[in-house]
Amino acid sequence: MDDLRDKYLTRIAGAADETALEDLRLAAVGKKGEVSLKMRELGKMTPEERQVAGPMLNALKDEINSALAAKKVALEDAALDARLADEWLDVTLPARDRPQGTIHPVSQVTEEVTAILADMGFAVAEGPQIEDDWHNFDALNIPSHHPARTEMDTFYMARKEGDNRPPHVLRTHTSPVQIRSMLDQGAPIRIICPGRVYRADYDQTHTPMFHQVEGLAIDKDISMANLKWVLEEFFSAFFGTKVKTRFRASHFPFTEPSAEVDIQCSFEGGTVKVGEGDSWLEVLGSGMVHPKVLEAGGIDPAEWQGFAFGMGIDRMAMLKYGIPDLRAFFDSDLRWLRHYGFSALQVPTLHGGL
Ligand code: 2U9
Repeated sequence: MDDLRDKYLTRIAGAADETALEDLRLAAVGKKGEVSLKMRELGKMTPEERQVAGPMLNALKDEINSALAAKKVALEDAALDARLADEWLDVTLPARDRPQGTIHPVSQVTEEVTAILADMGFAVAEGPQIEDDWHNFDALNIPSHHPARTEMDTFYMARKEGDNRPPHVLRTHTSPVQIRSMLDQGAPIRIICPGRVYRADYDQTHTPMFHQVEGLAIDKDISMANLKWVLEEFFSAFFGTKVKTRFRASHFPFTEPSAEVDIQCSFEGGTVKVGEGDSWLEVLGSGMVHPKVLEAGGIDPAEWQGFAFGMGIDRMAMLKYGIPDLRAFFDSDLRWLRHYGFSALQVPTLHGGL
């Protein structure tokens, strides 16, 4: 019996897993196990022998059963420890980097320009990018023979064969939006129209699609003085420093009188700096809305007058953020976008991006 005890207690202690332990249980105390077979032999013994061997065998069976139960718990604990070590997770680690997009300089500058002019009371108006030639040209005092039609390098939409009506165009400026707003709302009016425009031109300073923002203010006694104040206020807010302006007489079909506007800058060290130095940079066209254009917009020029201006958003973005090549704006090069892009969490304000 001592041999049996030693044999099974040693093997139970050394069992590697629950299967080995179950095999040992069957071999020792199972129906045909060694201890069970010994118990069967009790029947053949004399009562005196049985009195001694019976309790000893019962004690041995209990001892082996307890050793099996204790080893089972120990194996379960070890298995749990191994799982905990294996499935370990550090919840304090920083989250994985997720690829983040950036706000394109054109979007950023559009937001900045809109914020500044909205603060002065201009509402934002939008319209279609495919226009009929009346809204894009005629209403703006650009009749069909006018050189501006060809100068604007217009993209024409195809017409079905046999349809001889003038083709639609990709708008060459955002001015048709102002015409639509005038017809819809009437006077007084104070709006800005940011958006995409199209001209068939491509070099270092021109892309076939670019962005403009145009402004229009119509009321009973508006003059060039109001235009000048609005633009000077705008440039100072946009560039974050007082910017001198220079108005030069010019000519546009849709304004009379017309003025091109330059801003003060320096060209030292190969970079343009706005608001300092004694050079000038042309950034904007403007003037008093032509009476014929007011009429086309359904507004009586004998009663109302107004100013209008237009500038290129892409160009303003290049100037403000020192971006050298316009063409890269539309290349979708991720390195360029990461370098010149803005954080999506940066809320545009009057002084935003400065
Ligand atoms: C209406 C009446 C008048 C908008 C104007 C300009 C002058 C102008 C250019 C600036 C740079 C276009 O992007 S650019 O190439 N724009 O010079 N735009 S006055 O005049 C209007 C518009 C709408 C109803």
